[in-house]
Amino acid sequence: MIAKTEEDFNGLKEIGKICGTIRDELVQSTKPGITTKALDEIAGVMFEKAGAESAPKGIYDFPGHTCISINEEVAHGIPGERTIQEGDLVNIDVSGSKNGYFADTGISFVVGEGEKGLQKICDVAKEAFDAGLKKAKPGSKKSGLGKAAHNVAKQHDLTVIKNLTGHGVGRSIHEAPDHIFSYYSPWDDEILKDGMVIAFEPFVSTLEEEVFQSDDGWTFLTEKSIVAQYEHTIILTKEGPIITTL
Ligand code: M2C
Ligand code: CO
Ligand code: CO
Repeated sequence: MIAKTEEDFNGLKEIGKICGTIRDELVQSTKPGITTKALDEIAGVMFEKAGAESAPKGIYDFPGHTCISINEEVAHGIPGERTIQEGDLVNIDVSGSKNGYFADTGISFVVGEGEKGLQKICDVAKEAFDAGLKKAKPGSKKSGLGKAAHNVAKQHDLTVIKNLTGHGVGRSIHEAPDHIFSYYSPWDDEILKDGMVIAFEPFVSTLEEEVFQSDDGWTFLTEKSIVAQYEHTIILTKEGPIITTL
């Protein structure tokens, strides 16, 4: 969407804050021994108390309030009986709506003491996001975000997942612009607009550049890579980006 009115900005900020708060609460609650279903139930209660609705559930009939992915799972992990272990690489992705406005945010992190290399990939995902954010200006090319993100990954001898992309957001969870790549796509000549609302979500990978879907019909996997994501919802303005999900 293109945010224009004060109502748009307030509505986007309200759901952004709700999703960001749920994300942070789930990260804090992620301890060895807890199941992903128990984490997801915390999110369900928080959405309800906030008068908001989970976007995966509401829009796609996803079997969970949030997507929780562990280790070999890259994204769209279904909350269930799987128990979190010390050292796991966990991704929590929270998206929701209230009063017709949407937000989307995600983070990868290591539970307790993990391998040093895992934390580095999470840090690079954030660095890739930050590099893209610097290019997120009305009047600039949309392709600049992915170019910057991929460059960061390459500087660390890592790469990005190319078949998962960021997207427009605001009046639905996934809307125009359909793809905000995490690498440089020379065919992408779209220009970012004032008020445009996007979710930028680079997935940084140790090896492979594509995910495939598991037999459960949801979870995205790689063969043998370690992958970390970092995602926020951003309103692009001439005065600078507004991250609604901080
Ligand atoms: O847009 C995402 O970040 C998720 C979508 C949840 S709907 C089941 N919030 C995303 C992540 C990975 C792949 C596609 N979309
Ligand atoms: Co997203
Ligand atoms: Co997301």
